[in-house]
Amino acid sequence: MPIPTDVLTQLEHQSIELPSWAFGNSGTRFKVFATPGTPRTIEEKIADAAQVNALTGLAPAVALHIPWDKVGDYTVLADYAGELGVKLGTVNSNTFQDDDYKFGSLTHSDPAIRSKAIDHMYECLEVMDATGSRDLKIWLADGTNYPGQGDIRARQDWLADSLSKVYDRLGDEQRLVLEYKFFEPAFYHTDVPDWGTSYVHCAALGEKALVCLDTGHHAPGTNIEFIVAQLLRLGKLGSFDFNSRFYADDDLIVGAADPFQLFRIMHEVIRGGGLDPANNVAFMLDQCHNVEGKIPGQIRSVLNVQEMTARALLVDTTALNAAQNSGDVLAANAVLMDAFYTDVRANLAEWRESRGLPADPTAAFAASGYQEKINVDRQGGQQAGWGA
Ligand code: AOS
Ligand code: ZN
Ligand code: ZN
Repeated sequence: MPIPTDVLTQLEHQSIELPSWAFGNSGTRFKVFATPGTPRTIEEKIADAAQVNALTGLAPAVALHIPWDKVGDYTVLADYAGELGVKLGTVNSNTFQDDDYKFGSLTHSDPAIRSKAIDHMYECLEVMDATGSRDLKIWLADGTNYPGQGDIRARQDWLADSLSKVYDRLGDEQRLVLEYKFFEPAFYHTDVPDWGTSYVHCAALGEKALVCLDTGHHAPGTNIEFIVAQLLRLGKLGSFDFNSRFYADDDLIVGAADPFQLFRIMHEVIRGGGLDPANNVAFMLDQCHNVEGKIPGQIRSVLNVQEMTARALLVDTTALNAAQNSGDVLAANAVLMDAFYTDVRANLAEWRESRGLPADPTAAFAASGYQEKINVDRQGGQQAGWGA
């Protein structure tokens, strides 16, 4: 069955931001395996990301992480990225790898530590000024491990105060996206554990503060598409960190563990207008490739998102509405499942070719010789950042 033209038109605008750290070596607390060809610098990470974009047409931006991707001149870095056909995207802050943040950063009881964390956010905003990036992402490792360890209520007040100081420095075109996570590295309580807490802070801050939804940051069984629907309804869904999980915050390839969940999420994204570029929802990957190839892993990831988006665009909304409104439970469910079970891979391959892209980006990458070349050229590749 051919994919309708209006579906293809909507797919043309799809863009998925790649995280610079996906190209670095990563692993678990047990072992980080070194991979041949791993980038040694942010320039090499960007070069690898540019390969993904060149072969899929889906990944025109690379997210930075400060301090992992520190350089002397970010304008030069932005120009370099531009020459490779990509731009620099979200700037990810890091207030989790400094001894001072052992008991919190933006939520710390000590004003001096909070101030240090706020200064780091200001530094990230300066990077954004130079790169032209729109979004500052704040993910906090803040929390406690034992009941009574911290004043969980006061920490909310300190957080609100710290965030407002960051918010006040945002430029007209800049936004702050606040990511939530219900556990890890803290296990008893996390200061931004859920979408509601993130929403409460973002709503208090103003329209330039939005929620970042990382698909791996929910308890098993959570209905993530409901959260997507609600945040889009409220105009507060700023960005996604896409990945998939079997157990914890696994950061595996999006759509690998549960393609149906990704389909359901994309269905609500489309329903809520989130695919319309005018609504400014950023679709980012937040993944690590511990045992698989990093560039092929990123290629697979963006294609998974595209495939499930295409399937979600195939939902017959007229038939769905009719079935929903007439209370025909099974018919409504069947409409959704019909779209989900439609294999669009051959159609997308054909469409790619018609746009001058390889039908099979993975095969094209394997045939390109790029991996073999970087395996030789690059010695001593970098760890992604965690534990560094
Ligand atoms: C941590 O669990 C979060 O998912 C972060 O978004 C991210 O992995 C880290 O901050 C890298 O930037
Ligand atoms: Zn994340
Ligand atoms: Zn995470």
